[in-house]
Amino acid sequence: MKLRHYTPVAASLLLALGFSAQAADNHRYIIQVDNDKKGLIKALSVRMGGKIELDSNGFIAATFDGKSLDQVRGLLNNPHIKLIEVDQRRYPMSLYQDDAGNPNTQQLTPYAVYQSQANLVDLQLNNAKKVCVIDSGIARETGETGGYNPDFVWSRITGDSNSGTGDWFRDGGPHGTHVAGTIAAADNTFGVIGMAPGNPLHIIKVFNDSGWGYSSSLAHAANLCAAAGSKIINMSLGGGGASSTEENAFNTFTANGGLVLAAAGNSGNTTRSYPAGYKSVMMVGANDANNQIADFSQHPGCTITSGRGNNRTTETHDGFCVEVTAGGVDTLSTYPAGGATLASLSMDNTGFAASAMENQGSANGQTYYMGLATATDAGAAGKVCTIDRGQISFYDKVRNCELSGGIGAIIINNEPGMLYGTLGTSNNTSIPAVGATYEDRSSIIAAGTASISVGAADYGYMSGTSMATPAVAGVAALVWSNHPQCTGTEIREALKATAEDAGAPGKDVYFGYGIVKALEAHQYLATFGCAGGDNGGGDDGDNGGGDDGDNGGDNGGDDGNSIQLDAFTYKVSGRVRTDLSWSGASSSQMDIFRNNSKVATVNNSGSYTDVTNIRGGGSLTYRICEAGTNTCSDSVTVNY
Ligand SMILES: [Ca+2]
Ligand SMILES: [Ca+2]
Repeated sequence: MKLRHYTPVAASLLLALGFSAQAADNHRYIIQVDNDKKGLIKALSVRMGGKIELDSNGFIAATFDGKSLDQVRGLLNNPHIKLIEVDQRRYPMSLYQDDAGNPNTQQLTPYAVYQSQANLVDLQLNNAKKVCVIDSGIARETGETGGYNPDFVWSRITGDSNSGTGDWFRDGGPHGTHVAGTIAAADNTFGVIGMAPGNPLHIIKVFNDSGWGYSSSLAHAANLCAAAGSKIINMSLGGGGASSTEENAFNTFTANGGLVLAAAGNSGNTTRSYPAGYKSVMMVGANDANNQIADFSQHPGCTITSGRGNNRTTETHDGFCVEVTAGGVDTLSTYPAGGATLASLSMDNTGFAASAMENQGSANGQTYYMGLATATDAGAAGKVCTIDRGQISFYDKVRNCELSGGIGAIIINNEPGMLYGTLGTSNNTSIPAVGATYEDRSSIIAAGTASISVGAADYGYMSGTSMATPAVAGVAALVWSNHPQCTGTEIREALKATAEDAGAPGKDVYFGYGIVKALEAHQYLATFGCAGGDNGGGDDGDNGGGDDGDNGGDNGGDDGNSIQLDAFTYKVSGRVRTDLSWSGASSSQMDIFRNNSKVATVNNSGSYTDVTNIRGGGSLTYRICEAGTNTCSDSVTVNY
């Protein structure tokens, strides 16, 4: 079963989510009919006021404006019709989803981890690069929002307190704890998992929820990060106006082999935020679970003009604009303990997405479907009510459930997505109530038992480029630990070269090079080395490492080799793809090698498309082998 999460609960951003009052009535119907009688039935449908929408094998679909299913069945009373049913609406699902469930009792992987392939690469702790998080502190002891969050490897976390902001190990608002969790939340049995789980962190507290640090504070913080041995700096913060003191500090950190990342900003406009806008700092934008740009993600141009008249100069540089993105819409991460409100919902012991409506507590029991719950219903006594949205207020629905003896309420949306709502200021109900998605409606109504809870939690959701930035910082730490000899700038270039293009084809101001991909970056560095394949990052390129015609050695000793390989290379959005096809292999799995590096192990289906992020011109050499053996095809070199 596909489980989705659409924005639940609590947390920060100003994502105005508008809801139209009611889903429009659906008057489109499917009519099943044998093909040889279809003409007859189409004519009848049109005569009865229908509009034919689709003519297919064994059925047609037609719209009858304003007519109910029963009315249409009456109109089309014909023995050749096998069945008439509502043509149900189907909606696109998100490409990536959070695991569903309760993070207090099980570990949930946030969608951005899957989206950026962080689950496909192992952190090499022995070579881990410490990430310095300049933010609002982290919840190791009781702070402004809550207390100790258990989902960190605390022995690997150090910090500095900044004068005026207090202890680094107490939260000055949940922001810093949330950011740190996205980078490095521990891989254990509960909570969430970070991009680089358990990676060492250094925490510098420069602001509280209500306040801002100064650029001088950031410059000083960069020096403290370096002094603590950090190689990556994460700044989920920003503001207007450049400062040379601040810029110099980040230039120095980068020149010494480090990598600095900062948030593009959440105003949804073309304003360039700093420190993200400095050349030496990698600017990060936010995308959602569907590979779409977040509507709040700032997108400045890549060209800066300065001076006047004859002194006027323009400069274009990747570093002036968004370079990459990662998931930053409805990001689930760590909170100071008890600082978030979270709902959980499971039906027949399977987790579903839910939003917290009101009334903390939990309820477990059999379900009872109350329809719109416009009146009390004795059938709900002792049960969890499942209720459709519409007609009366959420409060009245929950109240009718409670007055019927119901122990909890699940209100299901009547249009795509999650239902968010509250029970109003005069709420005097007490049973826990949660919202659920329209997409899960049929599963929820069909389920026999339900378990719901609404309560204070150590995990919650936030949205912003502040959430995308630590996602990229964590991916950088993860990849870098596998290639510890590289510089921060080389890691930055590898992330750009292997990002998945999104939005408008090619580099654009919203996504930069696209959505970061940990496995792609790891393989790219494994293939090309730290210097990269020079096709990435907007370089033109000769082909450096990739094209050295490395056929030698593969071909000998393959007497009796019957595996025949063909390769055809082309480009999609400027990136190289190669269609491989083969015959003569007998094992069930095949290893695919590109330039002598294994890029995939696939079923022996006879074909595979190698999707790369390589651009420019050059050549690639492919070979396939029966998995885990030296029974291979000859090498085939293709030019692109
Ligand atoms: Ca965890
Ligand atoms: Ca693009």
